[in-house]
Amino acid sequence: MRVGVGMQQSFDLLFASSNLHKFQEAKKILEHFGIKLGFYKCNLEEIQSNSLKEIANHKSKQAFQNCKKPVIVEDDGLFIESLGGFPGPYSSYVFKTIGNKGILNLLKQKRKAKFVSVISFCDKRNIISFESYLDGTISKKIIGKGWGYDPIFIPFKSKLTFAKLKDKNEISHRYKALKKFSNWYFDK
Ligand code: ITT
Repeated sequence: MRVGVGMQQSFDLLFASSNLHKFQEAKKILEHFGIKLGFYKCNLEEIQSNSLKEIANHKSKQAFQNCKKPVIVEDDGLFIESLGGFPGPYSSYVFKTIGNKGILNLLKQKRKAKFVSVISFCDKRNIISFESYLDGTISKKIIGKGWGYDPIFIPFKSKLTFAKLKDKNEISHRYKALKKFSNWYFDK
């Protein structure tokens, strides 16, 4: 079922977030799976938790209460192995405070990391989440001009950072989690 907003726009479900980059990537990815995404720009309250799934489910419930339409939210984290998984669930805060330069300064030798995405869907009947991750390494310097951690994250098997990759949306943590979500969405 498509829900109409305003005169011309229609979408299958909403993506609630304060981050336009995340929405734009999710929209492209879901278009590919035949799902039309609308943007519900908002600042949702984030609970403090070590679990991205708990944070995401809390955000999607809140979003559904506000917009009353089928909605997904996404919670991501960059987990750097030699830093005990830091910044993990605090990735948004750490990006705003120390940023990519701060992360590079913290790292000496071991640079293994993974990007995790949790997509949480909420409607009248369901609250369900889908998690995926992408292994990679942290570059030695900032490479490229992408948003967030894109200029320092090099996915496994690649020589380029996310910021330099043309096919980010076909391999990313976000793509993998949204693929799981859309398989469920069409079966439900
Ligand atoms: P919400 O309003 O949707 O919560 P947010 O920006 O706070 O937006 P998250 O907590 O999910 O989003 O994401 C944590 C941070 O991780 C995010 O602010 C970015 O800095 C970074 N990030 C997530 N996915 C990324 C990607 O694909 N490329 C680069 N950085 C990414």
